[in-house]
Formats: sequence, C-alpha cells, structure tokens
Amino acid sequence: MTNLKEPIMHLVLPWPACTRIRVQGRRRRTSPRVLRILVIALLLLWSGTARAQKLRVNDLGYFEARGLNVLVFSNEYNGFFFDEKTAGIELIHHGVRTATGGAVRLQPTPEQWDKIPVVTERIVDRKANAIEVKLRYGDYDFDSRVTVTAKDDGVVIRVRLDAPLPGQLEGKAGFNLEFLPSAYFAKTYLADGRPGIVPLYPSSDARVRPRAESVPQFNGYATFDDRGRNEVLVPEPIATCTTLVLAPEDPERYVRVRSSTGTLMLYDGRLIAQNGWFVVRGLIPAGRTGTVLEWYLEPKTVPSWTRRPVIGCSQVGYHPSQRKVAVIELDRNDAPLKTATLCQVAPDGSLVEKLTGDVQPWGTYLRYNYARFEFTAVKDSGVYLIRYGEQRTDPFPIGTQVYDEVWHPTLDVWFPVQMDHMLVREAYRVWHGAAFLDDALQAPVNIRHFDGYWMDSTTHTKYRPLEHIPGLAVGGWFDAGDFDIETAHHCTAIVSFVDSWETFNITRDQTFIDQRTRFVGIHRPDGKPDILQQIEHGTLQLVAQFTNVGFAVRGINFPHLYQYHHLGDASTITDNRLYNPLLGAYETDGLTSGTPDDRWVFTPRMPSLNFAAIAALAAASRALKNFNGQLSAEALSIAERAWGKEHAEPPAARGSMMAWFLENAECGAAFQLYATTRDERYARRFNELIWPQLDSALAWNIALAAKAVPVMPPEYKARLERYAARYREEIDRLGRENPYGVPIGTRRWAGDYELINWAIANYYVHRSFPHTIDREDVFRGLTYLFGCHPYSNLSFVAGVGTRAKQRTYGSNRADFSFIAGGVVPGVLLLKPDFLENKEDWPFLWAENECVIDICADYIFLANAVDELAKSGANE
Ligand SMILES: [Ca+2]
Ligand SMILES: [Ca+2]
Repeated sequence: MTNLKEPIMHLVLPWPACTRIRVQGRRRRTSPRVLRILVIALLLLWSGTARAQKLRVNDLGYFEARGLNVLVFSNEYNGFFFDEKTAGIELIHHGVRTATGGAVRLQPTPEQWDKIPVVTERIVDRKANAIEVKLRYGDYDFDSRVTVTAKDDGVVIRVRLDAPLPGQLEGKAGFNLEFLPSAYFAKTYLADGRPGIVPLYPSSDARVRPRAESVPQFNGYATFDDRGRNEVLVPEPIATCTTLVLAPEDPERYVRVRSSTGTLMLYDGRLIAQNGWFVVRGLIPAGRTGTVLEWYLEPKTVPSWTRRPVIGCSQVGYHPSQRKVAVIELDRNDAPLKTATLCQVAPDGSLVEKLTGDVQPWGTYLRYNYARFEFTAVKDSGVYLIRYGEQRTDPFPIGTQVYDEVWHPTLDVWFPVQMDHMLVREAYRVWHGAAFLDDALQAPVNIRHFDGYWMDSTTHTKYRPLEHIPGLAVGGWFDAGDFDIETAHHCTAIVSFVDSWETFNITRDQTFIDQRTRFVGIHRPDGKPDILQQIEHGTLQLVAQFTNVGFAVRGINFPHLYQYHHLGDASTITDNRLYNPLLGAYETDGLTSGTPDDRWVFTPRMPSLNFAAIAALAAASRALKNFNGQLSAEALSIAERAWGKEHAEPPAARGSMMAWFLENAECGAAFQLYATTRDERYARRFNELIWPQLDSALAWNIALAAKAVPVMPPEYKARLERYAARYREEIDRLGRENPYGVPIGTRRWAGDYELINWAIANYYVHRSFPHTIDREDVFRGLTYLFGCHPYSNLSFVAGVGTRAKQRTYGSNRADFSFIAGGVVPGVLLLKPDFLENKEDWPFLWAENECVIDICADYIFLANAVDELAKSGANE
C-alpha cells in the first residue's frame, strides 16, 4: 500500500469536508429540579446491576458502557484506500475492536476496492440516545439512513429509505456488519439454535457468475483474476437464520444479532480476499420505503470488567546510563497502585527485588489514564522484569550491549527480502525468485491508478503508451507489503543508508549479493559491506530510470488490480517474459508472451521527485566512490545534469504549496551536491532555501539543517542556534501532550515514521547543540518503538526484543507471519480516542505494513542510540 506518511502532506490536506455533523442534546441548560431527578435516576442506575451495562452516547459521540463501545461512523471510509476495515459501525468489545464496516454495502463481503458509501450527514442525538447517518452512493443516486438507538442491553439498528432501492441494486444492497476473524477463532456460533464452529480457515462455497451481474469495482478494475473469462466470484453464506449468536460460550466475545425484517446471512470474506472478515448481512428488499431493515444487536459484557494494565517498557532493554521509565496504561475504572518493583532475575531463576518505587500518576490521554514508574537508578548488568501488582512484564536486559545488534535483522533479513529483480535465499528457504524480468511498459496516458499513481495527458518520454522501456529490470526494492517500485521512498532510503554509512561506518557483512546472477544469500558473508551493496542496489534502479527514461519516474506498478494484491512469491506475479502484442493472451513463443502482465512505468512530470533523486544520486556517489567507482561517477554525473535541467526549465509559480514542496526537495538536493562536490554554488542555493524552510516547517527541516552543520561555515551554526532553541520548545510541548513524551501520529497511517524521524532529528541537533537537545530525547524515540507505547508493549520491530511483532503486513501476511527487522507503523488512531495495533490480525496496513524508508531510518536511529549510549555524553 502506498503509505500516507508525509507529515507535511497531512498538514496541508484537510479531512474531506463533505460531512455535515450535527450534535443534538448538548449544551442544554438544566433546571435544579431536573438535576435532582437526574441525581435520583443516577443513584437508581448505580444500585442496579444489569442497568449499569446500558449503552449511553457519550461526549465524544459514541455509545459507551463498561466493556463495550459502539462507534457509529466515528471513522469514515476514505476515497484513497477505500475500505480499510476501519469505518462504519464498529464494536470495541472489552478493549478489542471486534467488528467494523457496519453500513449499507453492495457486496456480501466487500473488498478494499469495492464501492463505499459517503456519509452526507451524521446526527448524534444524546437525548434520544441515538446516532443516525445518511449514506450515499453517488454512482447510483442511492441514499439511505442508518439509525442506531440504544435499547435494553444492546442497540437497535434500522435502515430507512425515502425512495425505493434503485433497480440495479436489487439483490445487491444490504446491511453488513463485519466481525474480526481472529477474535472468533476457536469459538462457536448458533444460527437459530443450530450449532457451528467458527472456521479457522475459509472453506465455505463460492459460485461463479458473469461479471455483468456484479456491481463494478473502483474505476472498472477487478480484484479477481478471471483469466479473461469475464466472471466474478460470489461467496455463499456459511449459515442463514434470523437470530445469530457468535461465541455463546465466551462472555467477552458474545454477540447476538436478531433480525425482525428478514434473513441474516453469515459469510466468510476470506474466501475471496485473505484480509476479509466474517460478515453478517441482511438484504434490503426491493420496492419498499420506510424502515426496510431492523436488527437488534446485543454484545454481552462482563460486569465490572476492567482492562488489564499495559506496562510499557523496552523489550530490548536499557543501557545502564540511560533514563528508564515504564509507562503504565490504565482503564479509567482502574486506580494506579502505589508502587511497582523492578526485580532482577538471578542466575538460579529466583527473583530479587532490586528497586521498589512510587507509581506516579500522569493523567489522562485519549481514553486511558497513565502512570509512570522510574527505575533509572538501577545500573547493574543483568536480566530484569517489572512487577506491578499481580502482573509481571517479560524479562529484559540492562547492559552496555543492549543496542549492539538490534538493527541487524533489518539489514540482514528485511532489506534483502525486499530486493527486486533478485532471487533471495535464506538457508533452506527461498523468499522469492528473480522477479519482474519483464520490466516494464510505458504506462498509458490520462489514467488514475488504484495505488495513487497517475499519468498526465502525455508520457513526457520518447516511448509510446505500452511500449517496452528497456533497462529497468535492475536494482530497486519492493516498497512495502506490495511489490511496486516507489521512487520517492527509494530516494529517502538511499540517503538514509548513506547517512548510516558516513556517520557510523557500518561495515557489517552478512549478505551475499551478486548482481550478475541476480542472487542474494541471507546470513552469507561475501566480503563486501552490506550497506554499500544496498546503496548500490537502489542506485542501479535510479540510474536505470534516468538513463532509459530521462528522469526519475513516479514508480513502476501493476496494470491489473488482481496482480497488485498478490501475496507470496513476487516472481510469480508476471510471467517474466516481455509482452508481445502479436501473441494472444496466455500464449508464449518461449521468449515473449501475449499476456499483458508486465509492470507499467508511470512518468508524470514531477520536478520535486527529480530533486529527491538528485539528492539520492549525489549522496550515493560519495558512498560508492571506493566500492563501485563507475556507478559512483555515473550517479554524480546524472545528478549534476539533472540539476542543470531542472533549473533550465523553472516550473510552477512561487508561493503555492507545490512551490514549497519543490523548494523543500531542491534544498535537500543542493545539500547533497555540495557535500559531494564542495562546489560553492550548491552551498549558496542551500543557504538560500534552508532558512525559509525552517521558518515554515521547523520540525520537518531541522534534521537536514543540523546535518549540514559540519560542512557549512561557522556562521551557519551560529544562525541555526535559535532554531534549535525553538525546537526545544516543541519537544517540551510533546512531553505535556502524552505520557510518552514523543510524537504519536493521529492520521490514517500510524506514526512510527514521524517518531523515528523526530528521534533522528534530535540526534542531529544534539550533535551540534548538546546543551539544547539531550541524548535522552533521542533514546525516548527508540524506547517507544521497542515497547514503551500505548495499546500493548510489543516491540514494533518484528523479531527484535523479548516480545516483538510476529505478524506484520508483509508479502507473507497470509501466513500470519513476519519478516524479521521490519518496522511497523505502530498505533493507529481510530477516532475519536482509540489507539490500536493489532497483533492477531496482520492485514491492517496502516498499523502493520513495513516500508523501506522507515526501515532504513530505523537502522540509522538504532546506531545513533548505540553511539550515544556508549559515548557516555551528558552523564
Ligand atoms: Ca555483503
Ligand atoms: Ca510479461
């Protein structure tokens, strides 16, 4: 998935403004008499038992009872990634989001690119204890109202129509509510009393129907590889009934759905898409208006349920000299204990109480209360755990070595597995074959692509649409959990690798890489520093783009949606034979094939991307100078020529946001060209650009500005000092915003990328201004990543730390597995107040997808922390 993590983009792009929100029943004046009645009523409620579980619409606009929240479009579908399984009517059941997607939908088991309704109105009526949304499918001029009203121990869901269902949607539109498969594994269900076991693996039936019968997917694309037969798959229900009970045996997961208007159908969405959920569905009848569907939904709750505290601490451990603070996340109904204890695990297995200290309440952040337990005083090397009441954390070390190896899996395993155009072997396992040897065709003009790519009305190249562009089947990394080459992220990753090489002299060699035979061997030294081999691999692709296309391309991506969502070995996505239009589909002459499966090169004109590529090529040319002299010289020559070309064709007017992005990218290019060539004209341009950039977006630019200090004259550093002071204020503000004292992203893509870049910026500023930015400001970022964060205390680096992510959104996600060293985006904010990072469900990309630039930056940050910890500065 193309990730949306550029912070600046977020700053300037508002949420879609199409929704009108009205809140009724708030801010009403209350008379003393009414108040008395209210107090009595509250006391009566308090003394009851069952009534205490009643759902009430709270101040934040969702239904709340102890152990249960019902969200009604607190989160909407978005028009970019469509259905992310984070929208509609949702249940948070005993602290776990177990249901999503409650809405009028046009498929039994909607996939990501199926049509989504737009919320045109949302009314929160606290007086009536109800929330109503008006949903619209513009393509069909189809409006419906969905009302959720608290009743008894659950809610009533009604769908109302003012006009009958459009004819094309008869038998297709229904009300769906989707349940998380992993929350119901090893549980049963009752369909009108008939028992069934919730399937661990999809095994229900599907039928094949003509495509013409189906509701088209986004932009006419198809997720189904029908082999040219114009067919679609339609799942059959697992069960039909009027009353469905899920998990009758488990009071934490029990949900009863009773339909008073028609049949309920239970589907397994995984039958047609591995990231599908279990869907409970009722069809909307044809030719009717008014209330056309009514369900009573009752999720059981455990009386007086209180969420177990999460003790946030580093799963990797701590350097003796660093500050050590655990952050304890507490249910609002929980009171913090007075003390917690750090225990040392003795060699004989016994626990030795090393330090008992106060638990300091911090306050409330989003939906939980927080407290902190500090154990900085303990410095002895050993294995420890934290005891808090009856709870114990996983064991973690304190020692001078804790950061030595934390980045090795990312460089040794994760990056090699991401290498495009290569076969990648690890001991007995082949991760994937040499992929995309048929790269690539010129993308057609005037298109909007499902992964956020696009084409202008001209190709801007010498190639005709769908003509083969030679020379591109070399180098590059799969961007993330998908298999496209995303050039912007390549550039960032290359620069980051060069930073790591130049700053920390990383000579580690545990990977065998042979470009000639397209072979990568993991855990197999070949006498060459791996980081230089990775820089070379990324540079080969960038150089190929400039050489064969003429500029940096937006990316290389798939023509068909059914290729894009591929899971497994990348080398099987295409047939690796060049497309030959003279042959028919699925025909081959042994060398070429008539199957139009070759990837497309997207070539819109993007000057800011060219500057990003210039920066990467200029940086790479330094690192590769004594490693691959020819490639190094080629990279620099391309970078300088491209710089000249961009300045010969000045684009867009200044003052616009596009101009801002352009100057931001140009600033980075000027710096890298100066660092490589020491040509003063680049320094002058950098100096012209960096100060306005700092003035407009300090946090976004301070890292580059501080990184430049060693190559710029002394007056540069003097001028930067006051920006460092302002940056200090921003860091202090974070310390008041949440108990972790780090930036926690609140957008549609979780925030570990910003977090890592924030910590790296702190490193650079600390290097030049150690009295302004403390090394603890760097450590805090990595400690958060390693487990001192909300929701759980898993390390967000797969396989790194005692207890770490073991399910991530990588190419092997269908196996509920991970690729070691991948860094996940982390905790995603489900509005208004629920941070989530699921570990039993890898398919939520905004929480679990590892991306090349984040992973490259992680290698830098881990080395920075290791260096600072060992340098003993600030002690
Ligand atoms: Ca090597
Ligand atoms: Ca092909």
